[in-house]
This record gives sequence, structure tokens and C-alpha cells, in this order.
Amino acid sequence: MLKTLDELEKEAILELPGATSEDALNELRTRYLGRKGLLTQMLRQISTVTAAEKPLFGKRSNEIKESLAHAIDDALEMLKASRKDQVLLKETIDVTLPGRGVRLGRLHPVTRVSQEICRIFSRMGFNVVEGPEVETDYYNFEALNIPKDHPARDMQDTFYVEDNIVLRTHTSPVQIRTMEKMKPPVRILSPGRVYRPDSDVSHTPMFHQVEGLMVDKGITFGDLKGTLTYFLRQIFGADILLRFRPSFFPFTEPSAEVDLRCVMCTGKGCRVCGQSGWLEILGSGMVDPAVFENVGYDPEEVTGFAFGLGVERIAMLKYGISDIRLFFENDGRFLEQF
Ligand code: 2NM
Repeated sequence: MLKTLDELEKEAILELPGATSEDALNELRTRYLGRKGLLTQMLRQISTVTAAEKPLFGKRSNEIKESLAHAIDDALEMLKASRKDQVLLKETIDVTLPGRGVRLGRLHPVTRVSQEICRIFSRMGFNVVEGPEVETDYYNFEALNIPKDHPARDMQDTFYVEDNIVLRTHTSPVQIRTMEKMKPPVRILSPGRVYRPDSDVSHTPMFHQVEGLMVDKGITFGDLKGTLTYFLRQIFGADILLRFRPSFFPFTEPSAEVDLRCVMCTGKGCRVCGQSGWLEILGSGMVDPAVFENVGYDPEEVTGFAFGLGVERIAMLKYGISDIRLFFENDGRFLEQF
């Protein structure tokens, strides 16, 4: 009987290295030391052992039980320790690695130019006013003295949402709305998105405009010239050459377009200026008395000037960009240059 006890111990010791998982070790423990385990069964046979052998049998089986239990406990401990080591190894952080740089965003060039324009006029006392992008026919056309048969009202030139509802084709409706609400003196600037169904290298169906309006007693064409000249020198530099050329708009009389001596060829004639040596930069004029009547101002009492410009166009000339669509492609290689 003692011999089989030794054999049992040897078997258990041989099996131990093969139990490499917690489950395997617990299974081993149950199989040998459990209530129905091999060693327990062996102990039940103590009755078959001679009286002389009994003390030694008992002692040996207790020793085996103890040492096996210890061996299994030790193996479990080691297993836990090595698992912890593996976790620590996997989670090691190399604190000497250089940090990942935080990529900073920036303002879109159109936003920057729009803000720059607003800042220049703010310094001259203009207040920035915004308004709706979906407008009624009245505010977009009628109040601005644009007649029912005017080509600007064509489906080809205006996005119609419904009968009498349009996407604004300019920001002038904001100025009409403001004049309806306040009495002169008025000095406002209205930046914002406008919409026209055009698409080529210099037109996109949505673009940005800034329009300005100054109304008071005694405002003259001289005020218009002085204000716009000062503004354009702030944007393009003090050494630019400007030309005020007679034009026509339904909402101003007289009207003038302002041309800038071509920044590319300095007047010699090139592709950018269409060989003319001049670049059209903005439209302007003295507000037509019919517009003042529409907002309840007395054209005998007040006069005013107004102007409108395309922000993308200014940005293109300022930075030498030849295709307006670059502003809307969201290509970082383009946008990061500003
Ligand atoms: C332009 C050119 C000339 C303009 C006129 C008005 C208003 F509402 F006062 F009548 N706002 N903007 C105007 C005048 C706009 O854009 C080329």
C-alpha cells in the first residue's frame, strides 16, 4: 500500500509541469486532493492496511497531500505572476518618445479676407449687419428697383425656392431691411453668402459678398470715392492705381465700377486682365431715390452711396489665385498656404 502511495505522489509530480493553466492546475487539485480524488480514495483504504503500517501510511499520505497542495499553490502563484509580467510588458509606455504634434486649424482664406474687409470699414464707423439667405422677391429685387422683366430675375440667374422666394443673389436685402428699421444716419456693412447659378473658373453657385451703405444728409459721390479709395489702399497697398468707370445698376444713380490697375502685368495687358490692363474690383453708386422711397426715406432730405464686392474675387487678386473653385475643394495643400 505504501508503494502505491509513493507511485501516486510520483505521478502527481510528473503531471504538474504539464498543467500550465489555472484551469489545468485546479483540475489536478480536484483529481488528486478533492473529496472524490485519488489520494482521498487511497486514504479510505487505510482499513486494509495492517495496524503496524497504519501510522506511517497516515503520515505519508498527509505529507503527500501537503506537498502536492503546496506545489499546486506555488504553480498558481507563478502563473499569476507571469501573467502580470506579460500585461505589464504589453502596456509598457516609452516615455522618451517625442509627443505627437497638435495640428492647429486656421481660418479659410475667404473668411480671412471677409474679416479684413469688415475690420477696415469698422474703423471707418461702419456696423456689420447680417440677414437671411433665403429671401422674398420683394427684398431681393422689388425694393431694389429691379423691374419685373430684369434679366437678373431669370431662372437662369436666380435660384428660385418657390414663387416669390429666392436664394439671395446679393446681400443688398440686408440693407433694405436695415433701412426699414432705422433712420439715417446709416453706416452699415453686410457680409455673407450669396447664390447665383454660375459655374466656371471665376464663378461658383455660392460665393461671398460684402456690401456697404452710407446714408445721411449731404453724402456725395466724393464720399464714395474717398471711402472706397481708402479701403482699396488698405487691402492692396498704398501704391495701387484706381479708375472709377461709369456703369449702371438699377439701385444706384449714378453708378460706377472701380477698376484696379492689373496687379499681374501692371497695365501691359495679360491673361488675368484680358489684355485691358485693368481688373474690375467692385460696383458702386449713389443710392437711387426710388430705393429710398421704398424704405420710407425722403430722397430730398438724405443721400447715400452703396457698393458691393465679391470676397473670393478680392482674395484671388490679393493672393494671385487663378481658379475660384480652389476655395471650395477643401484641399489642405491649398488652404494651408494662408
Ligand atoms: C452693388 C453696386 C452698387 C448696393 C445698393 C444697395 C442698397 F440697398 F442700398 F440699395 N446695397 N448695395 C449696391 C450698389 C451694390 O454691388 C455690386
